[in-house]
Amino acid sequence: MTYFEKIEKIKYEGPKTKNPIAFRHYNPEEIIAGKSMKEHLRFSIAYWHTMTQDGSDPFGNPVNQRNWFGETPMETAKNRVEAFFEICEKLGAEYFCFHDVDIAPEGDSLAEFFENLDEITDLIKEKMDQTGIKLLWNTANMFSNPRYVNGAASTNHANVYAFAAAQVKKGLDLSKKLGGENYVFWGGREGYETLLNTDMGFEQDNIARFFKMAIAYGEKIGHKPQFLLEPKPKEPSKHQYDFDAATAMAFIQKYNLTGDFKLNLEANHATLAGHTFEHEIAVARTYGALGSLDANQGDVLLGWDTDEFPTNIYDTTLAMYEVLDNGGIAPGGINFDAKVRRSSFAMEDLFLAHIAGMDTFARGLKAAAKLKEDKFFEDLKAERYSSFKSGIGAEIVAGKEDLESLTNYALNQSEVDMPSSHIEYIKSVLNDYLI
Ligand code: XLS
Ligand code: NI
Ligand code: NI
Repeated sequence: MTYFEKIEKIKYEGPKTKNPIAFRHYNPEEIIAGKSMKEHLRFSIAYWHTMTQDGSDPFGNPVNQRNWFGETPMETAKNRVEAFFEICEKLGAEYFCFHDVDIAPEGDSLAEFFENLDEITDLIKEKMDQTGIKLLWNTANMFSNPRYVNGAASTNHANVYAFAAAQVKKGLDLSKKLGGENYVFWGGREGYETLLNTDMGFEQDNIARFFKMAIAYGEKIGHKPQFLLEPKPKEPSKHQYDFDAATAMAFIQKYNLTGDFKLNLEANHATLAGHTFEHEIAVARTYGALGSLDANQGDVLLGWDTDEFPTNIYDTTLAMYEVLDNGGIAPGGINFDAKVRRSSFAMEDLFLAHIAGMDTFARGLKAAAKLKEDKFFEDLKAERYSSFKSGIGAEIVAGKEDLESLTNYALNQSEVDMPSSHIEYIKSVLNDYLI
């Protein structure tokens, strides 16, 4: 059975090709800075945006044309597995990600949901064995079901907390069954509406208790994926506890989760928090906590999580520069947490959009590798901080100075001779690397 009859395996045809269903920049086996492009990029396809997103928005009905609907929700779920692996294989994406609710219907009870998950993951496992496609991460959707109206691990109701725990236990069982390399927590409703009825400290303590239970359960079943926390400042909650990378790191450190948790950074979440994607990646990298990336982009004119496919080479270059500085992203990857625009409703748009995203990251990788090879930023930074390499600067770094000794030093100096940063020049040279 094939769902995309007219589409063959996507090939690299180079920048001059006129074939829209071909890579123009992503050449999986091409070696860049000592590794193949596919090893650098570790592309992953998101089950939710690809298989279950229907193109509806708060003002409009579903528009996406999809050919995998069956007679029952379970039949549809099974068809989706077939279609999904066809997409991953044809795109040459070696990883995928899912929420529990993306792959199987919830049915009428938690027990029925779990049975459905077992049946569908049997099928997914078969497909994984056949194709060699691997699970980058899975997660539990603890935000759609009405019970999570006030959060999951940060809920005010202990029974809801228990349901959330059951979903995560199941999620870890499935992660073990499918050999998941990471496990994600994105706290969509782990936040609050108003402090008037919220005990923030208590809710955060409960989230930490929840994470410790997940770590303990992983140890118990002998399966330890890299746990990842995915920051986002708002949406759906007004205030989300994992606002950005720095806030998430403060939480991780406060509750002694440093050895078990890293971060999954998403481009559109960064911009919603008032940061650039590369800022968030740099924060994580600086803390030794860069886990994985959710690739997408926002719209500067819209203040919500539009989850567009990444097409901005400037952003992907600076993101990939950080990844190279980190020595790579594994066991994380680059997961397209991105959806086709509402007007891109055709089946083939799923391919066109992923090709656009993969090509954009490929270009970013190539430009970033060249920047590194030429030591462009490196030399710039070395020069900029050169006063700390010798004399008083070197003494400061070595911890040999104090406020008194520095006061004596400063009193004997005439004014500081600060060189200009020439920012515009730097940006114009960066442009030469991009195009
Ligand atoms: C939503 C998040 C979500 C996570 C996984 O904004 O990006 O898709 O990646 O729950
Ligand atoms: Ni995400
Ligand atoms: Ni998002």
